[in-house]
Parts: sequence; C-alpha cells; structure tokens
Amino acid sequence: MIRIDKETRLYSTGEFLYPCRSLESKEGIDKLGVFGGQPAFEEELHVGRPNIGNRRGFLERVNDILDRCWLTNNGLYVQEFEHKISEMIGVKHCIVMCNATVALEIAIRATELKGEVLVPSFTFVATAHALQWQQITPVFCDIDPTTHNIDPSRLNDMITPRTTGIIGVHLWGRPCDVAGLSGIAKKHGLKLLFDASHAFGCSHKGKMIGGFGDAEVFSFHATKVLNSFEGGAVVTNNDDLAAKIRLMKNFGFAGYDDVTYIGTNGKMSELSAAMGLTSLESLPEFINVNYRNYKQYQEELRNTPGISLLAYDETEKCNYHYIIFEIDESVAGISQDDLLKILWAENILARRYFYPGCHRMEPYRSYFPHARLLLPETEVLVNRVVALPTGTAIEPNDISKICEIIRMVVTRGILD
Ligand code: T4K
Repeated sequence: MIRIDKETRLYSTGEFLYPCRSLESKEGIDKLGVFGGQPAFEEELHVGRPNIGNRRGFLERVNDILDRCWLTNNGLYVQEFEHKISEMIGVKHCIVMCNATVALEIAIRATELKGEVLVPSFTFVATAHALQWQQITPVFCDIDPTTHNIDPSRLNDMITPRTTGIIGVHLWGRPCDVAGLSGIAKKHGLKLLFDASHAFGCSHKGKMIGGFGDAEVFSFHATKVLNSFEGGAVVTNNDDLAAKIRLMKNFGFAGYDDVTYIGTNGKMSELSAAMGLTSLESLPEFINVNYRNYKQYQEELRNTPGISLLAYDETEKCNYHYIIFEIDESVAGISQDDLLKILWAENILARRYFYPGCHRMEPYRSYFPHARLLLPETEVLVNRVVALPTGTAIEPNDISKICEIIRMVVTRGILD
C-alpha cells in the first residue's frame, strides 16, 4: 500500500519512506512493484546468466568424451583448451583447472608467497580466501576510485618485512596499473600475481591480459564471459613455474608413483573443457552482444542524475562483460540499497558487487577490525556500485525497460 502524506511530502510503503518532490511527479511511481504493482518482468533477470554457445557442437563433444571413455586427467579436450588459450593470449603456458579459486591457491603456493600479501579489499572474496586458506595474511590496500583497481601509490607504505607479494585484480576486466605494480614489486623483490577472473579476452596497452606479472589467473565460472561450467586457468611465461603448477594441480605426481611436491586436485574435467572450447568458438559473438548491451545502457542512462556508467577503453580489446554504474545518492536522491530494493521488486536482480568489501567479511572483519580506516575509497565505493543484467540472455527491450525504471526512480519523483 502506498501512503502519501501531503503535509510531509513523504511516500511510504512498509520499510520505504521517501521524500517526494511533488505529488504531480508521482506518475508511474505507484505502479512500481515495490509499491505493490506488477513486476516489470515475469521472470527474474540475472546479472550473469551463462552464455550458452553452440549446443549441438557441445553435445557432439560430450558424445565423443563418452565414446572415448576419457573423462578427466589431462584428456584431449583439456589439452586442446589449454593450447587454444595460450595461442589466443600469446602466453607460453596455460594450465586449466577446476575453478579460479583453486587456480589462485596453486599460483600463490607455486610462487612461494607467504607472510603477508597485498590485495585490494574491493574484489570477490575468493582473492583474499585463496591466501588465508594457506595461512597467508591478505593485507587490504585501497583502490583508485576512478579505476576501481588497487592503487599502487598506496602500496609503498604498506610493505613490511613480512610482505612477499602483490595480487592485483583486473576488476570488471579493466586492467590494473600494471607498470606501477610491476615497478613496486621489482623494487621490493615481491612476487606479482594478477587475478584476471574478469579479464578474459581483454588487453592492456595492446597486449593481452594473461602475460603480465609472474602469473595470471582466469575464471571460467558459469557467470563469466567464457564459461566451462566451473573452471579456471593459470597462465604464465615462466617455464619452471608452469611445470611446478602442472604438478601441483595433480597431487604433485610427476609419474605414476612419483610425487615431487605437495599438491592438490585442481584438474579440469573433459566435460568442462568441452564447454570451454564450445564457449571459445562463440566468444566473439558473446562479446559483440555485451558490447551492444553496454552501448545501449550507456545511451539510455546518459544524463541520468547521479548515475555514472563505468566506461571501458574502446581502443583496447575488451569483453564488456560487466555493466556497472555508480550511484551518487546526494544527486540521485536515492541510495544504492533502496534502488536495489526497487529493482528486485521488478525482478531485476541487480547486484552490489563487491559489497561490503572483503575487510568487512569474516574472518577478516574479526582479524582486522580497523582495516576500514585505511580503505576510505573502498568504503565509499561499496555503497555506490551496482551491477546490471547483461549477456546473451538479455534483449534490447529488457534493457530499455530496466533503464526506464532507473530513470523514473531517479528523475521523476520520489525524491527531494
Ligand atoms: N576472483 C574474482 C575477482 C572473481 O570475481 C571470482 C568469481 C573468483 C576470483 C573466483 O572464481 P571461481 O572460483 O568462481 O572460478 C558469482 C560467481 O559465482 C563467482 O564465480 C564470480 N567471481 C562472482 C563475481 O559472481 P554470485 O554472487 O553472482 O552468485 P552465483 O554464482 O550464484 O550467480 C548468480 C548469478 O548467475 C545470477 O546472476 C544467477 C545466475 N546463474 C548462476 C549460475 C551458477 C545462472 O543463471 N546459472 C548458473 O548456472 O557469484
């Protein structure tokens, strides 16, 4: 039920209470799902519905796997997937794995990180967990508010005798300041890894992401631009490191009875590799759709007060996989949280990635209760970022409807 109080100019429904510019401007607002209207979409729209490539091609590969009765352990499809990725990225070695979290853990172990490692807090929690899982302390560094990536200028003050490495995250597929991070790593003798989970198919200064630092890690999770159901990969140009990682992801086995390292089971199955190869064939098409969506969102949200869509550098290769905007509550007149409630009530399942920052998640919140004092930009950004639905499951009409709702909420009505 909507209640409109003419005296106070407040709209309210249950937990919502909004100052209203004028009652004349309410047209359409009372139709919103959050005020009891029909949701704009019958079915839920997700941020990252998986891209499904050529179904027939995939099923042929599945049949082939079953016919050959080779299901995992460095099968032919895994080898082909690795070869194709190396070729595409222009990197010497690609070792595919069961997911990016295990790939990160193995890359961290193989590069012998220990003690403390500098990471952004504004990332998916797997980046931090991959360290803590091995009793290595993630030391959270703030981000540059314009790039959303780790800010190299803050790192020097955070390096201690226990620091052994840096993990940069190419958030949203937008590259870190690679030169800045490499300079600091070199100066202090630190290892440099990149969590490139979002950045498959992206380039930096004309060079494909995957070839920077000591190693980089991709994710091929279902929700990523290229998916293998679950999956990930470490890519590196370092021969020794690659050999070690290859052993580690297979329990450390160098031969049938010969274990040379402590290892784990990080292997990718043939089924996943078949999906990965099928996705790879359709990658240009997926990226085209992402680009189309991005341009449409850009056009339709242009000049919406308090809403700034994150821009990609179109002179570089880019997968355009995340549609991200920042909301400035003081201009938009509505908070990130309330906007999300409105969108969810329309079945638009927008997300506030990566709220509230790793430093506010356990165990880090308990370990470092004052971490937020060193993370002012992260603290602001987690309350501003919203990810919108995109990918091949979203149609141009859907985008128009989503943008219409955002524009209506922000510009017409509910707020002072
Ligand atoms: N580093 C970074 C920077 C990362 O972003 C990630 C993963 C990693 C490391 C670790 O990579 P992996 O170990 O996962 O390979 C998702 C993904 O689960 C996660 O992989 C991803 N980052 C993160 C950014 O997003 P959520 O919180 O969105 O929940 P999830 O996976 O339940 O997906 C919800 C979305 O997808 C909705 O959009 C619903 C839809 N969905 C999901 C699946 C799995 C489908 O429609 N079909 C599906 O099969 O985490």
